[in-house]
Amino acid sequence: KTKNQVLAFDFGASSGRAIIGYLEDDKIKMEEVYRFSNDPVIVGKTMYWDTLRQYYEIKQGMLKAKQKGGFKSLGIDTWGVDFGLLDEHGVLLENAVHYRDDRTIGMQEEAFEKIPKEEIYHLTGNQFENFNTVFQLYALVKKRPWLLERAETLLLTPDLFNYFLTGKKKAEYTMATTTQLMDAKKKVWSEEILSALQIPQHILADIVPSGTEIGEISDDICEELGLEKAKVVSVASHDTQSAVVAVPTQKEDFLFISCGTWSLFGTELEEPIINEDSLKYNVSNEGGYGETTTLLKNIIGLWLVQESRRQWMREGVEYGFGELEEMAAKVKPFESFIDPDAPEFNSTGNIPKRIQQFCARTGQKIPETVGDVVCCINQSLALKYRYTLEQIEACTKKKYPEIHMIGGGIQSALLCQMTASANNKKVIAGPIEATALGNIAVQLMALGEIENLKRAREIIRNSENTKEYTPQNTKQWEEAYCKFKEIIIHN
Ligand code: ADP
Ligand code: LRH
Repeated sequence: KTKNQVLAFDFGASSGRAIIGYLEDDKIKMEEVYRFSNDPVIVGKTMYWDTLRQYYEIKQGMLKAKQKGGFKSLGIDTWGVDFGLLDEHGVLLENAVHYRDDRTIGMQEEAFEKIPKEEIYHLTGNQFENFNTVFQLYALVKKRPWLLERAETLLLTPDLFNYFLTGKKKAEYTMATTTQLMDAKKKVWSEEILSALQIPQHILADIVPSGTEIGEISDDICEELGLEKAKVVSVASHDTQSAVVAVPTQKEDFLFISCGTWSLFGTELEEPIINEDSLKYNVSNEGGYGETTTLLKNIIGLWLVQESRRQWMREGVEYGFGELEEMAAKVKPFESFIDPDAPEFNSTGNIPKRIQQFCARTGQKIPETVGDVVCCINQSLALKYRYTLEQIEACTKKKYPEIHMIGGGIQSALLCQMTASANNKKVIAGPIEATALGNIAVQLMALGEIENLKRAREIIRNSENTKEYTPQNTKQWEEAYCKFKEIIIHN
């Protein structure tokens, strides 16, 4: 029997990759055929995604996959919340704006004057973040209404590329749940929120479940690239949800941290949890594959290391991620802590300096060397995970024996070890390419090669090696956690 190869495009905020996958001997075999950087472009005061370049990279990836035996279907996942606007001819009106752009600053407060915060939360169950699609759109309503008047369709990033490839305009479910515009219970666009904020409802596309075959790559593109016809599957197109598909467990209740540019810490549920506690802790209910819900918290993640590395590069020194980790492992730990999610760390710029300023302001030792800064970031992330763990456990009223860490960030053994120690729980790390694996698994389910989600996770567990970390120095970490809580509460 010839194997059915599928092609996954996984766009992270830092890089994108094209990975071929197929099922063999009860394992998913993968081969990365293409990797590219995904750099935002600042023009004037606006931070854009390079949308057409990203589409170009998809074409490059398809060409590479063709050289490796081709593919029956293709699926795209990306970061959440961002979108492109199309006119009545289906032409992109402007490049997608990056979620780190500051057009949304102050928009939450203005929106809450039109519809109370509590009401938005009770409808959507989403964590409040400036960058949520709802506040990006409200920024347009307030600042550039003509753009919305010109728009006929809004498509979130993976849906936009699916449209470029097939001509079909759909809104995939997991991605739709990142907008804070979807009614979490009814699973439709929320008329209440849209009308309160004067966001035109007609621009939103029909919501389709993850795993829907939305069409085929168009004849023009097949001709341009010399490709065979292939299906386009709307996978769990929010990258976080593709990663959750790939958690290598058979348990119903599990904890995961998807570690990349962001750290997404959560658990899978059958139904959303939307109550006073979840609102107080600002925890998100986001849609997962098969209409599951993931209760999770967005934590700023390894963005802090990435952006510090860029700063050091601007200062003339280029470090590899492995090198940074080695330097961090050598310095004295527990010297200083930051709240990684403090607003000043969100935007691009001199993160090491902002970390030093945070430490000075909170009366702590100032991290001086590169190793000090990276150590401070990693230990603060591990402690923020602990803080988040307590919030998740308070919402679900459950305790969990272990944490699955998945994604590119687990290449940092230091972070995995610190996470085990800070949370006093075993960490099971792997797979690194969880997102691409989840993307591939959903395509294989759509092609009928894998029966269901549980079976997909079993196959993924067979396919990938994991590494375990057990807690160490728990007394010191307990003390560090008390200090950390003081700092973040009083900051
Ligand atoms: P994205 O969310 O952009 O897809 P990835 O999942 O690819 O991100 O993870 C990238 C991050 O993984 C980097 O920012 C870096 O912090 C970490 N990382 C990658 N390689 C290593 C390494 N060799 N050692 C330590 N950390 C690493
Ligand atoms: C992670 C992620 C996360 C948020 C952010 C904008 O890549 O998708 O879940 O939505 O990007």
